[in-house]
Amino acid sequence: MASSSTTIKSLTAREVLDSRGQPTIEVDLVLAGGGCGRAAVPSGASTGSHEALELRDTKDPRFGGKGVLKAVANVRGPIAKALKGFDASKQAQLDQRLCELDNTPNKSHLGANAILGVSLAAAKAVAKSRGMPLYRSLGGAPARVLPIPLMNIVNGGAHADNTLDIQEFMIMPIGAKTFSEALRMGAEVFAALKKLLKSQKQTTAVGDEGGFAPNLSSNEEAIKVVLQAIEQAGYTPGRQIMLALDVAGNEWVHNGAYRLFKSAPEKSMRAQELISQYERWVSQYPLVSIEDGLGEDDWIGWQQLTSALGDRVQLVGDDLFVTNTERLRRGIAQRAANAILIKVNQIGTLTETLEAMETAQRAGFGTIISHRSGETEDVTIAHLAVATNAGQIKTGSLSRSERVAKYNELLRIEEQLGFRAVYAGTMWPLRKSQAKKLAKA
Ligand code: 2PG
Ligand code: MG
Repeated sequence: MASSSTTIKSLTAREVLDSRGQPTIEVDLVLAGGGCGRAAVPSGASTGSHEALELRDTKDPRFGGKGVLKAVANVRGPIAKALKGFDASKQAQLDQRLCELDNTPNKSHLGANAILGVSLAAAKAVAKSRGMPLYRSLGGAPARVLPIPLMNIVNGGAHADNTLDIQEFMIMPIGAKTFSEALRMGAEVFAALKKLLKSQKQTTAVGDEGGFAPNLSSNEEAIKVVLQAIEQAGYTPGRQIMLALDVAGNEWVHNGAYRLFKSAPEKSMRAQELISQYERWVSQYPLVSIEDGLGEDDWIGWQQLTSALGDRVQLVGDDLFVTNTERLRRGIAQRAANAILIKVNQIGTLTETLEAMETAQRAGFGTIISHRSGETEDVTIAHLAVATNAGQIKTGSLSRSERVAKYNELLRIEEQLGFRAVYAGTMWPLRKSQAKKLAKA
């Protein structure tokens, strides 16, 4: 193979810790021309069963069976051997090579964590060798939309030890002119919420994604408290700041029905009851986005939910789609959901991630680039959001450095883009209008 500056010279991996103190894999990749890329892989808690496999050393007592030494060995051994001399600038071919080497439908042989680490490290090394930031290297000149942040300021569900069944209560500062202004608005609401919770003698300890984890009397109470905090910060809910939820409804599935698994586990509910509740909330509150309102395999329920609310709000498939283009295509064809959450480690390569994004954007689906509840200081998703003009990013609250790191990187990107930067909030409501606005600009 002819050697160029983007030929892979060396590849290694190590075990590092994520934000929950659990091990995860970090990959270093060096190119012949000196460019190097480092990527650390995130990890979920409320994972969908259709996600690609995260390889862990389940039989080894180290870290309670959560070690990733096998995945590390796979990078240092078979993957490094297969990729040495490969041109990393051919990302699609490189990712295909990784998939072939794994040769399973869910990356269970080498581990999606091992594969993703290599895939992302390669993209970052190539960007370095081009002397470009990653968003530019991936997205070229059109990459200039700063995403609306969906900021998770109240944590519940599987992400916190409190009474709330809904996993994420988020705010979307759509009324800002720039990303940095949106970030400030979010931080001001977060501070107001802390004061408010303190005055109610609630705990201000935070959950896995940096949002407060109070023991409120109901899920709806959490919505009301967030609305109050928005007002106390000096903003008008429904005008400058909207609400979004991640129900993580898959965690509610039990014996073919749904239940409030923390607050009322004995009471079972049908999909229709949940849909009616969402309809009531949408008419009562400035709620514009509901993620995983139902379970990952409840396609009929999702169709009903979409026909009931799809023309009014964003219905986001996370565990439903798991960033998998095949599942997304089914959702598009069956009119189940109208937006997708994009998580690189659900599918395991950058190429497949971009393919899911493209399929969604072509179908007019909303796209949200997302972190996992277990994160590191790696800021790749901030770049991906801009590279793909995704329009939205979900990367936690306004505390915990692994969350704030992504926001801070977006500040730097906005500054770098200068007058070319467009904040997606100014294009609200998104989807069709986003495409139109960008085409005109
Ligand atoms: C989600 C994610 C991220 P986890 O459900 O959307 O917020 O959580 O990484 O635990 O799957
Ligand atoms: Mg989710």
